[in-house]
Amino acid sequence: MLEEYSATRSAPRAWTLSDFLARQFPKGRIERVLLVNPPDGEADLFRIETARRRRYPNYPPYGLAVLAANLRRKGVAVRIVNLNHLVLKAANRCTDEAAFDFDAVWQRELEAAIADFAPDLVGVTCMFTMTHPSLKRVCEHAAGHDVPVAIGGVHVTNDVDRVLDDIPAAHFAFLREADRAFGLFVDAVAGEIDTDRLGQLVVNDANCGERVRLFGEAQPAAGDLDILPAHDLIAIEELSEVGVIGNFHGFKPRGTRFATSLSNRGCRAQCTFCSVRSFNGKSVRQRSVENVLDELQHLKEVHGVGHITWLDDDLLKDHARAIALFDGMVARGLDLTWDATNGVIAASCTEEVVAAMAASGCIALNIGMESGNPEILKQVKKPGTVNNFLKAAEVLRRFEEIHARVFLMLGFPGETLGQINDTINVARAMDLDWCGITILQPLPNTPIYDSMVAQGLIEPVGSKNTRFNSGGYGKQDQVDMGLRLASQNFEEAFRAIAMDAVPSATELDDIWFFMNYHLNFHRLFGETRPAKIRQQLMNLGALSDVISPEHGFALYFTGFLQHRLGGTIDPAIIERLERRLAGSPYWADRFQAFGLSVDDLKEADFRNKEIPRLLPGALPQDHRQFEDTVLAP
Ligand code: B12
Ligand code: SF4
Repeated sequence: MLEEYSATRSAPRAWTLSDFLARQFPKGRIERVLLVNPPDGEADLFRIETARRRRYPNYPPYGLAVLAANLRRKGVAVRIVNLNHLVLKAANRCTDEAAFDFDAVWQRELEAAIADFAPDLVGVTCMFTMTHPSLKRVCEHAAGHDVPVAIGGVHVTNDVDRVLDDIPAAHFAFLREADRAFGLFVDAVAGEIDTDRLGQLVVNDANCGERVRLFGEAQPAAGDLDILPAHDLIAIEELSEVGVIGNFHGFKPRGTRFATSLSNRGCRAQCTFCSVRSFNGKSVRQRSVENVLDELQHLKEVHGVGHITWLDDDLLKDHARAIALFDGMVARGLDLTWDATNGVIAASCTEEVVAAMAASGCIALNIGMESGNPEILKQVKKPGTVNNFLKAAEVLRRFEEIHARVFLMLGFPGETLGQINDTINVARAMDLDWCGITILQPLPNTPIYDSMVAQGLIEPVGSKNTRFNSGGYGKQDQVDMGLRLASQNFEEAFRAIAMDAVPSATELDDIWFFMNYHLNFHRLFGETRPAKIRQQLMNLGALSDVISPEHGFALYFTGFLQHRLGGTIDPAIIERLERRLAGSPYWADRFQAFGLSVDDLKEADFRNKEIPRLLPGALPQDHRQFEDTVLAP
């Protein structure tokens, strides 16, 4: 079905899709496609010293590798140019930091690829709203070489009209999963199928103000997913040398090759702050276990990969299948380690599933919890109850080899301090290894975004104005830069806010900081298990060396845990901390507020560091009445 839905027409009505395709592809065929992964951000936000610490994410452009494999099946020649990786690689190799020119690097690489490969079409991906400015610049640069440009990915899908309004250089926008839709397009250009068969596509002829949307459905079915992505096109060997993949890079020796894999698509849940359901559709479509295992084996044997980060949104949806996959890894002797950075659903963390995970090489995972307050959980449709979280934690605590973290979120509409207090108390009762705490950032094409815009709580995101502010460097960077200098101690910060009050944005920042300290760092005074102490030392090492250089708490607790594990503290750690405190009023202030001192390390005296009670109250009393919100595994 074809529908015209936007036309500020300056051209006569003679416009037809077939004519437009014929103009864009004068050969009447698409034989060569160049797929492009733009840099993750823009020049003014890029810091070369951060890149040289290998801190920026450098994920394989997995979606492009999947598209490439599908196109190759049709005999199309494909090349992938990963500009994000090429910028990081150049930054790591450059000998004159001051002269490093971010834009010149990616523009040179893109131009060289277009000149050398002579594509019939350039396809650019964009996953994040925050990457919009980078997508725009890459599209404009490519279109300047007189080649048609197609775009696709989550961000393009979520906001297609505004994206195309802002990027007239893009001729085609593919929506949602394009494994089949892109192939159909290639067939239509070649005249092998009628254009009526096209779907999930918006065609944009900015020259004459025509834009048409093809509403046909071309979502790949489960069987379409059994394909090995074109890993040969994405330089897997180089990626983790110059950037990070997943949350747990610090847990593997330097030099370990990381890669990603996607074993199924979609998620059983429909959390209101997440766009997975609107992008991937309802529930989960699975690749066959054998096909996934073939991919892992290929990554290991051909590309020397040692660690996998799953891209799945709901890796454990089907327990029997998940166990078959993990058992298959053992049966094939893959000897890989893996993590679930994206998070797994707590209700699926049963003893049987977690045992299979541990046996197949799982070293770390995140559990999506977000809130410990039953009403908030129900309001945001989180697939879990307080009981699920506590039970999952009980299981995970038995598998000490798995470093288990919890995702928490603050700042839901109308969320009171009392409700945040429930989150804190449930997280403490779970007693897992770390909490990743974020403040809600409503993003387009999610129910929470639509309702907050409708209630006037937020302005619609202007794609044009969005900044890359939540990626690589994250929140601790803002802290390091001194953007949050509240000096109250924990109790005072909260005393000022009534339990039934909704904290302001500034108060949320304070709450974030104090939760981060107490749930993550201070808790370590109570850690006695050697396996966990070793994991935490790797975790803190990554924090103070890669993520947030010379992070005061990370250095202090490294010293503390070294002492607890081996009875001594590396003098270099004490020196680094001393230097940090002397040179940073910010950290000196924080240490005073939390009763920490470098002398504790020098004297190896950690008495009186008992774990404080965070806020009054225990687990939310009424959580059982909300048990019906749990989703079947
Ligand atoms: C893995 C992942 C990450 C990884 C990075 C992945 C990467 N760079 O490759 C990490 C951990 C770094 C990450 C970080 C974040 N993420 Co994330 N992430 C994902 C996740 C779970 C999977 C993505 C994936 O690999 N999918 C698999 C591949 C096969 O799909 P694909 O790339 O989309 O490609 C397909 C189609 O899009 C299309 N396509 C793609 N490109 C093109 C190009 C052309 C030309 C064509 C024709 C088609 C096409 O065809 C492909 C095959 O079907 C998604 C959820 C999801 N299901 O999409 C969230 C998701 C993308 N992330 C999200 C969010 C919110 C974040 C964070 C902001 C979280 C945070 N608070 O920090 C950060 C942002 C980081 C930043 N740079 O700013 C949101 C994005 C919302 C938005 N509007 O931006 C998502 C959708 C999840 C959600 N909660 O809604 N994320
Ligand atoms: S469980 Fe995770 S992936 Fe699934 S809908 Fe909720 S936030 Fe999205």
